[in-house]
Amino acid sequence: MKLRSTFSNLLLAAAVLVPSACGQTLPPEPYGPVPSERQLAWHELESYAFICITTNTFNDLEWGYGDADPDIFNPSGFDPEQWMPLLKEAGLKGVVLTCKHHDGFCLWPSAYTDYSVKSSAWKDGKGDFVGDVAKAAQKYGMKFGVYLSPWDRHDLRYGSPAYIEYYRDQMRELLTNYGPVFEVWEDGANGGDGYYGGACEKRRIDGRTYYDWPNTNALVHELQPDACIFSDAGPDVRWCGNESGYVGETNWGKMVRADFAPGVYDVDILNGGDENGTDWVPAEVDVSIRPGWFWHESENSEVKSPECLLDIYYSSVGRGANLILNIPPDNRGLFCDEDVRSLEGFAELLKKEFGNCVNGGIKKAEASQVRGGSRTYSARQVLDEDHETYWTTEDGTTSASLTFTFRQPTTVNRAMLREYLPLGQRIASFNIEAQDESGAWKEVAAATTIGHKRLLRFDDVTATALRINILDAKACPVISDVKFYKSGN
Ligand code: FUL
Repeated sequence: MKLRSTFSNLLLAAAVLVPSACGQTLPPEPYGPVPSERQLAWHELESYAFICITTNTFNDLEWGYGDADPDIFNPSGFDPEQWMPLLKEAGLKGVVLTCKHHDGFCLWPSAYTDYSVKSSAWKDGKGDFVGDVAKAAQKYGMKFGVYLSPWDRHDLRYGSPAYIEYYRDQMRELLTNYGPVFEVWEDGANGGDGYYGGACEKRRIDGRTYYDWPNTNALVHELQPDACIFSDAGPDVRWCGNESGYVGETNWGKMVRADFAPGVYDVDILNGGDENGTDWVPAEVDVSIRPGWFWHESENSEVKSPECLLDIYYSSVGRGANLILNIPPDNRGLFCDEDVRSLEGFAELLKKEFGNCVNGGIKKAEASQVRGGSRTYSARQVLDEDHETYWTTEDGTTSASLTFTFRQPTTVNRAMLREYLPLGQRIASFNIEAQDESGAWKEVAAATTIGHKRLLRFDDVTATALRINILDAKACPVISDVKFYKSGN
C-alpha cells in the first residue's frame, strides 16, 4: 500500500474513524525510530563518490600541516567532466568534494580568507574549483555534497570562539552559492599540531563542546533542508567506524544520538548500530579506491581492483549502509588511468551482478500469513517495482515466510531484499531456502538484518521454488522488495 499517498491517507483516516465501515485493514504502527524524508531520499542514493583534492595532492601529504604555499595548488588539466560519466557508469549518484581539508586551504574563493584558490597559480587566482565541480555534477545529473573540515591547521583562530564564526561563515558560502547540496560532511579528525597562523603548536579542543554543533547544524538545515549531515554522531548519517569499507554484518540504522559527538563515540555501535536505539541514524561507509585519501604517484600501483570494489559494495550497500567511494584526482585534476580502469571494471561487474533478474519467471507468490488476509499486504507486493507497497503480517508475528514458485526450474545465485523503512527496521534474522525438483528444501543463504537493502551471494542453485524465512524480528516483518538474480560473474 502507498502509505504516504494522499488517497490512502484519506482511506486510513476514514478507517481510523470508522474501523469496520469499509473493511480496511490498518497498516502496522511504526516500530522504533523511523527515517525523516531527507534520510529516506539519502537511502535511495546508496552510493556516491568522495573527491579528495587539496594542497596535499601537490606536496605528497595526507594531512597538510597548514603551511603549504597556496601557489602549489595548480591542477593544470582539471576537468570534472572527465570524472562524471565514469562515476555515473559505476552507479555512483553524486560527489562530495573536500572544499576545505585539515590543511585549511579553500577550493573556492572564500570572502573570509586568502588561503584559497584566490592565492594559487591555478587560473591566475581567478578559479572556483567548487563551482566548477558543482556545475559539472549538475550537468551530469549527479548530486553535489560538501566536506568542510572542522579542524583547520592553517587558521590562527582555530581553538577560539572566533574560529566557529569563521567556520559558519564558510558553511554559509558553500550552502548558498552552489545550488542544492545533498550531504554535508563534518569530519571527526580533530586537534593536534599545526601551523595555526604561524604559532606552530599543538592545540586541543573539547569535541563535545567546542564546535557548538547544534547551532551549526541548525544553520545547515535552514540553508539546505534536504542535506543530510554526516558525522560520528549524525544527526542524519553516522560514520561506520572504520575506513576499510564495511559496516557490521548486523547493521541497525538506529542509535542513541545524544550519547555521541564528533570524535566521541563507541566504534561497535557506529559499525553495527543499536537495535534498541531511539534515533534513526544510518551508517555511511567511507573508503578510498587507494591506500590514501589523496593522490600520490607512489600509490598508482595500489589502486583497488574491481573485484575488491565489488566486495566493498556487498559489505556496505549490501548490508543496508550507503557507500562513499573516494577517487582522488591527480595533480592534473583528472582521474588517472589506474583509477579509471578500476572504475570501469567495477561498472562491468555490477552490470553482470544485477543485470539478470529472474523474477519474471515467478508464477506464484505466497505468504505463511498476510495481514488481515488483505491483498494490500499480500506476498505479490514485494514483486512489483514499487518500493511503497509491501507484504506484512498480523501484529505480534515475528516469524513468517514468503514462497516464490517458478514456472520452470530456474538457476539463481543472488538475492536482494528491502524492508519498508517508513515503518521502522524490524527484521533480525532470516534465511533463504531453495526447493529442487524432488521437492526437497535446502538452505542457500542466511543473514541477520535487512534495513534499506540486503544483498546476498550464494552458489548457483537450480530451484523450482525459493522460500524466505523470517526467523526473528523485533515486530511483525514489513518487506517492500525481493529480487532474485542469476549473476554472470
Ligand atoms: C578522515 C580524515 O582525517 C581523512 O583525511 C579523510 O578526510 C577522511 C575522509 O576522513 O577522518
